[in-house]
Amino acid sequence: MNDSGPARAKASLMNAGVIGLFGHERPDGDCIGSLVAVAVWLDHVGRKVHVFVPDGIPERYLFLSDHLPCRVNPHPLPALDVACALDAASPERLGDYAAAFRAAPLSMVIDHHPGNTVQADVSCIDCAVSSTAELVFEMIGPDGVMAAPPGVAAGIYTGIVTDTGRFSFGNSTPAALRIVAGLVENGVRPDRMTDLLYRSRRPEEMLIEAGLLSSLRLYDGGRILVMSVDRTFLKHYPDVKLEDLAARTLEVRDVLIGVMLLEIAPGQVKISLRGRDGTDVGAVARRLGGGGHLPASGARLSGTIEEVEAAVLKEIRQVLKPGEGIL
Ligand SMILES: [Mn+2]
Repeated sequence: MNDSGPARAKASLMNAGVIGLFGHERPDGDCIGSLVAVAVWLDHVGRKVHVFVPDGIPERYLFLSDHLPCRVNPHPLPALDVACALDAASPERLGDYAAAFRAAPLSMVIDHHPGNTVQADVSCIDCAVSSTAELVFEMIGPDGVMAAPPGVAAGIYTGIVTDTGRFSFGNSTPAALRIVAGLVENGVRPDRMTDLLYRSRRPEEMLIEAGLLSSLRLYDGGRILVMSVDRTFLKHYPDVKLEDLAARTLEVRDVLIGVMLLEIAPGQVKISLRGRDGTDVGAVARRLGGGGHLPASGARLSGTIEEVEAAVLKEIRQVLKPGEGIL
């Protein structure tokens, strides 16, 4: 049974006994938002639900998980009748909970990643939607969302606004915007959500961003932009999350590929790549032993910032033709 659609997914959850919802490693706003929305809705309609997130809830999404009707990552593992993975593109992304997901009598996956490899009895996968949260909205339905406690609408809003880059990416479709309009009509406040999601940064993160921006350098006629911070700077701020800062590399005119280099441990450099206008940075990352999507990817290499930068530039130049766009 594959690609069963939101209606089948809804029926499977409504008829279930104990349900486990599974998020992915290094969870993003779509993952946590979708988990919270489905968990709050299921609790509202009288189902027993558990939530599993391999790395726990990131600090910035605690305002959402406060809506949850259950504790996250219960121990010992409760027996489940249904396991449902949300926003996870592969079983590996379920981390330590992959075995618990597999062990359930009925498995489900709700996701929007192309090439999803999660094997499940019920698959609700649509690569045309903006986010997993959009599929969650389709599954619960507008009336169901409005009848449920506010955590459902807040979760769906968070998933759509984060996965569309605050409505700035190509996946900001009319359908996604209509869903958001409906959520706002029914009480979600964009100003309040913006405060919670984007105006709650720690000062340490701003200082690292300042360090990255002041390191900016351009190559190949301004088509490649690199920014970096080294260990001596990063070690002062050990637990700051920096993934979102890579997108800033594309704010400069005519840059096709942006590179962010973070020396996360002595001699260990984390590479984040961003591509504009269909530039395939996933191909660059794979040449470096990493992975990711066409517009956003990453890898890790050993070496100094200078050595890793030289290696990254070499691979970028293999896919970026001189004087023109993308291979
Ligand atoms: Mn997503």
